[in-house]
Amino acid sequence: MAAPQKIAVLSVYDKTGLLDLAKGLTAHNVRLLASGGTARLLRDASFPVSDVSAITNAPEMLGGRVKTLHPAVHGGILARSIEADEKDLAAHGIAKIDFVVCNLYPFKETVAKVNVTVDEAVEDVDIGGVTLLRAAAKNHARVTVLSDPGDYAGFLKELSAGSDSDAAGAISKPTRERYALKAFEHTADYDAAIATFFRQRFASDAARGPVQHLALRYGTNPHQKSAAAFTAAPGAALPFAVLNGAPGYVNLLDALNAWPLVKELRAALGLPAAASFKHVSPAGAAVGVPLSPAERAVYMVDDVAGLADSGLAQAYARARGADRMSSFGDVVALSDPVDAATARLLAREVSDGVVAPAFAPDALAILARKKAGRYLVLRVDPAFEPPPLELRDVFGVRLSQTRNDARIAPDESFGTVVVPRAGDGAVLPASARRDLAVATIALKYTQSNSVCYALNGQVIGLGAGQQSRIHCTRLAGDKADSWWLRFHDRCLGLRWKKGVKRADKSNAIDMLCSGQVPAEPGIEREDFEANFEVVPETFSDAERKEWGAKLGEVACSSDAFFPFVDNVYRAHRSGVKYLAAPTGSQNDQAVFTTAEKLGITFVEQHIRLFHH
Ligand code: 93A
Repeated sequence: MAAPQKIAVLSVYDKTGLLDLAKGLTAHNVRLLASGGTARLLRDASFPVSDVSAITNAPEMLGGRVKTLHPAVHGGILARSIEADEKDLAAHGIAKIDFVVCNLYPFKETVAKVNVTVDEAVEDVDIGGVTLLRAAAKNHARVTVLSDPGDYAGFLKELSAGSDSDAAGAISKPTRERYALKAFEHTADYDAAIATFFRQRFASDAARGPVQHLALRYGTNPHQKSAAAFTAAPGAALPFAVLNGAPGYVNLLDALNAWPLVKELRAALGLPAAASFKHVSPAGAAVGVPLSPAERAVYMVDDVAGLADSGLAQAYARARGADRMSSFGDVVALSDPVDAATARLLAREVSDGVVAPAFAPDALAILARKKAGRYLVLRVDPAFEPPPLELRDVFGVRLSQTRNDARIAPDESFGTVVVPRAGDGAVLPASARRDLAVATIALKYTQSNSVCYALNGQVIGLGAGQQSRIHCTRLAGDKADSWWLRFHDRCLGLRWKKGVKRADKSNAIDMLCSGQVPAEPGIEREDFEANFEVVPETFSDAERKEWGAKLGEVACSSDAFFPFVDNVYRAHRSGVKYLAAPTGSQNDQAVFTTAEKLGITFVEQHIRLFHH
């Protein structure tokens, strides 16, 4: 008995290449069935084609909303070559369909139009086409599905070669599988576009319920026009609410890194925590260790009412005070409900925004007045746990990984003391474990490579985003040195001219402490001197050395191993007494020995913490 004539169902919005395909199919004696517009085009080109209604005995209806949705079509596609299915087909007079050619209504193009309405978008939500594609892809064991006109030529070539002995016909199994995958991807992409559109329309307004989509003014740069934040999990609300202002893309990158940092610091150390972020790395991070009078002066918080009673305000004073240059225009994360003292502190700094689990009404009122009412205030859901898998696109390639859920804890993460060797009394004091935890948790949210110095429960120097580890160690060490010099009597006693702004004071102090004041007269030096009632002497090398020698007990952590001993020497010059890093370098032994010689306690911190 001759094999039954093969059948193709064609229903395409994009009719590119359709006639060539029809020519090839007809040449192979394939019967063509097509939906309205597709059939018309084929008929006009004189191809033998039947309307789908020839097998459904039902006309297209509802203005085209129902064209191919019928058991005669889907039974014909989904039937397997098994007895039970054959029986069902025979009972209902349905013929098997071998090829499905379909592409979908142009939903993406429609919703890209300016001022598109929901009604217009709804009309381009394809139902029957998606069903054709999914059914055919599901039954790829027997059926070939073409969803991309770019595949027609290859398909016809294979059809002509007809070499496959597979019972499914001339198209080989690998080809059918590849086409099936493409069809699944086509419908997945299509559904994602539909969900994105309706998320914008139905779930971007707090008045309508949980917000799942937030339009952003632009992306990383103003010319990156189309920018938005939306939730990764279906139906989930964004884990934060915008209480004031409008976040930008970089603001959110900062806030979504800074928040978990303070949450983890809080959990690890049991103290209120703060982080001051810029360009997706911390400029400072700290827990609420009470401030000494000198610290209050250096951090410019002497006159803030209620500071001494607020652990959170003290944490922020430390986070903000560590590197006032880098913190200029920061996004701040606070671990605890924000009180008025902390809000007062935030209000007088140049800052872009804050994220915290709650705000006292008087604190929110203070913050809402900042930046002429544009200060960004985000209330984060403290219970929110992100999904374990992270996705991101880079240059059109999707990367996925499990989230870095490594837990850093002062009592667990720093137990492996390498030098001095056990028995030499090598026990880390609680303050060292606290400071190593602060440094290490900060690194977990710092662009790599990174090295962090910490003291008194706060970051005092952080080197981020350097390709060479020694450059991190130097950068962080130089910052720690500058930080320490700010406690020198000369800096504490600076006599400012009236009216010099806080930011200008910070710049001048930074020039003085980092040795940037030009030795020769000139306009740069004049600008520097214009800040002062009494111009301070610059620091000589001998003075720096003498003062530097008074800095000790510093903890230092690295996000990966130290490849050379130069890092240990450099850390030692900035008062480092405790050094934590993963091991695994060829030079591990030399690193340990050098640390031991310099009186540094080296702790193996077992988890590499790159962050990008
Ligand atoms: O409105 S639909 O979802 N209802 C259907 O039953 C149906 N079947 C196929 N749209 C349907 N299609 C789509 O029609 C196809 O996905 C294709 O994009 C388009 C082809 O229509 P025509 O052949 O009339 O040009």
